[in-house]
Amino acid sequence: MSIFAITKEKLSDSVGKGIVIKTTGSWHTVKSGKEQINCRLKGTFRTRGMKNTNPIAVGDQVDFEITDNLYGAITKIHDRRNYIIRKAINLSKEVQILAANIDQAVLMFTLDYPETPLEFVDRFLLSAEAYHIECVLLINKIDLYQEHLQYRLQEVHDIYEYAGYKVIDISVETGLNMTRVDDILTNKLTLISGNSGVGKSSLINRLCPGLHLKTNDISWYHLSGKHTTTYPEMIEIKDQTFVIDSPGIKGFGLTDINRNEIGLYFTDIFKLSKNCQFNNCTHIHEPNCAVIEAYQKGILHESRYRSYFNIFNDKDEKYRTG
Ligand SMILES: Nc1nc2c(ncn2[C@@H]2O[C@H](COP(=O)(O)OP(=O)(O)OP(=O)(O)O)[C@@H](O)[C@H]2O)c(=O)[nH]1
Ligand SMILES: [Mg+2]
Ligand SMILES: [Zn+2]
Repeated sequence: MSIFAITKEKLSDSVGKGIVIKTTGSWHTVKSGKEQINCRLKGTFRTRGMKNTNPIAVGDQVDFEITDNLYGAITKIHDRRNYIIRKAINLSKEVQILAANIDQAVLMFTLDYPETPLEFVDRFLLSAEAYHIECVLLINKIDLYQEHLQYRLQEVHDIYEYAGYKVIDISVETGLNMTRVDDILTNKLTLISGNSGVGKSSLINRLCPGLHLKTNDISWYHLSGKHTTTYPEMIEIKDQTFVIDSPGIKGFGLTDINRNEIGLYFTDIFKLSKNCQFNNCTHIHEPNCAVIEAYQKGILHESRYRSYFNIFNDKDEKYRTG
């Protein structure tokens, strides 16, 4: 079914339904049939009572009124089928909805140029699980990895394949595995997420020749991206296939997840926990904990256990009630 199927339902000359394809602060581009209307928000909207930087997300289904010939006002955000949200790690602690009503998320990361910390990957995956969004991992810039990173690459594959995820090595530069990526995206709406500089916009350009999304060299001094993409945007890369290019994210603060739920959303830890002695085992200090045993035997990789441990004990996340 086309995600735009219900969009063209003109209620009157001045009212319409559409889907948000771009958000730039206070302006939102709404696609309604073949038209695109620049809209502002009418009134205030809240997501489950949270203070968020922007209550509207790309992928939202909305109603709007035409306020004059050129602009619209969003009057209603329809219930979301799903969404993925993160908390800014700066002082503001505001939450940001990355995208709504998506079929899946692709997390792109790199082992170097820039290096993505695996705890970032784990936080993203935990959030995606909590919001029931399937996630595929793409490890980009394979063409740049020297021998010492080959071992690391295999290790990272093992970690995430053990946790049940699909992991694909790619090089946007050389075109390695682009067909596999294309297959995964076909007929879906996919959020493409990841740190700045990992190659999200480059990937979309590669998959959709003729598109010229802005890309930028990473800073070779800091070995980090330059935050080139500044607003999330939905793009139709081929018939019925949509992706959301998004700005690089720095940290992934969790929100709205209780402490006792963390173990449910670490897919590998959840599977192992069935053999813990206690039903409510936190896998931190209990005796006969199958998770700690698996970690000690090297079955559960240290980096996954460390992420779990850090998130469980993260003082910045004490807003959780559990
Ligand atoms: N060597 C190599 N460079 C790549 C590859 N993919 C992307 N790049 C380069 O990495 C740099 C960053 O790419 P972008 O596409 O701008 O990264 P981005 O993830 O969109 O970054 P933000 O918009 O800042 O979040 C560019 O100079 C790309 O040419 C790759 O597979 N190999
Ligand atoms: Mg970009
Ligand atoms: Zn346990």
